[in-house]
Amino acid sequence: TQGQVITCKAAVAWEANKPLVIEDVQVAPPQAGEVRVKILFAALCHTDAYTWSGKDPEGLFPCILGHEAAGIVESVGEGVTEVQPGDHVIPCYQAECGECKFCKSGKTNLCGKVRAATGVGVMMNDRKSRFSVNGKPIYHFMGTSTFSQYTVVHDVSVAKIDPKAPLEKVCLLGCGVPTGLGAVWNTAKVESGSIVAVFGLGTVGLAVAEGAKAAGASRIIGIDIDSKKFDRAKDFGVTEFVNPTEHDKPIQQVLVDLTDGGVDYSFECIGNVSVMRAALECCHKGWGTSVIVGVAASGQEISTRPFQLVTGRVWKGTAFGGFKSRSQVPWLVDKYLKKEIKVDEYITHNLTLGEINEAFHLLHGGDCLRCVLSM
Ligand code: NAD
Ligand code: AHE
Ligand code: ZN
Ligand code: ZN
Repeated sequence: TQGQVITCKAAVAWEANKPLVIEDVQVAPPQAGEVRVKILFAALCHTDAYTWSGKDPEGLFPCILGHEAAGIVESVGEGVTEVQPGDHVIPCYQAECGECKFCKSGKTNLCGKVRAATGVGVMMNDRKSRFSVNGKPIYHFMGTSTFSQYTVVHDVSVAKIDPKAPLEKVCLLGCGVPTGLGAVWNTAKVESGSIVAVFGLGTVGLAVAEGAKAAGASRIIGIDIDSKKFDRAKDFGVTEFVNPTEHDKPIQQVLVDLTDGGVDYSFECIGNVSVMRAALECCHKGWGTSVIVGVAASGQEISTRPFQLVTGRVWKGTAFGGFKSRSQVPWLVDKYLKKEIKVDEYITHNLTLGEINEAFHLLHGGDCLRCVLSM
């Protein structure tokens, strides 16, 4: 198949909010600096649903969604040296080139090398898509487009991992779990003994709790409007629960009262701008830090009284938990293999690519954390 067009199945989002359609898609061979990957397992993340909904200013249609997956390199384009056919890989929507201003700064995991292209659904080389259906181009998504049996990614957007790792599990290390762990370890740098509040107990929030427990947090307060989330959250380290719908006071006040003045660290893992405000305002005066993890819809803005920051609270955000993707995803895979981090526990459902619309439906129900599609 090397050097040839591959025809395979992919879930195409023809329009916002319209059911995905499994199509025969033509996948062009990788050009210079590109890698064609056979995707074996792909999970759904709420960001896929967000873009599909039409609320993502970067959402383009028709496109192939998906960014949390694992597979095997099928072929590589000219000049690709870091991976070869047969390597087990995890596609990385946050690239790492090691050479750009961002990568060299040591201050961020964001990479500038291919972001301009991945934000508009094309590949860097020729600003075109490698996907088409009967000659009609289909946009890429987040530089990954993993809801396809084959995808083409930039070489800076793929992490080579230990072939012993089960791909049907470690596909989760492409987004949600690292995001939560890294928000705690890299972005907030939570210290032992800290009081932590986690808003939203989906996969990302539970991974925050897991990371906070590992960091030695003394209290981990989970906040969710769905009390069904509480039982499971104990297994991930949450020590106390608050359901905002059961209180008359604003949730920030409830938390301040519970914690003698506020929490040391809070994390918003929902994508709701009024919760982002509450998450900041429940932080302790003088030092409390709030990290925005959730992705809010186009047009939404955050607000608070500047006095909240004047009096020492810090507002931050995180993308992929601050992890440098190509260098640290393999490290996370190794930590999983050593049983130092959970992954299996976040997988609540397993379906096939053909059942992807049902999988999205499940994702919106309260019982689903991650649904893994076998491709
Ligand atoms: P999820 O939908 O599984 O979890 C969200 C949780 O929030 C649910 O349990 C829901 O009941 C709860 N919730 C909803 N409204 C609430 C409210 N007002 N108060 C309290 N709880 C509320 O989602 P997820 O997959 O865990 O993702 C969470 C968010 O993180 C999404 O916005 C996603 O797009 C974003 N995300 C960001 C990054 C990043 O790199 N920054 C990476 C992955 C996901
Ligand atoms: N296109 C959206 C932004 C979406 C966003 O913030 N994405 C996160 C990853 S979410 C993964 O589930 C991210 O990494 N952002 C940094 C980046 O470079 O995209 C919008 O609203 O414009
Ligand atoms: Zn995601
Ligand atoms: Zn870079």
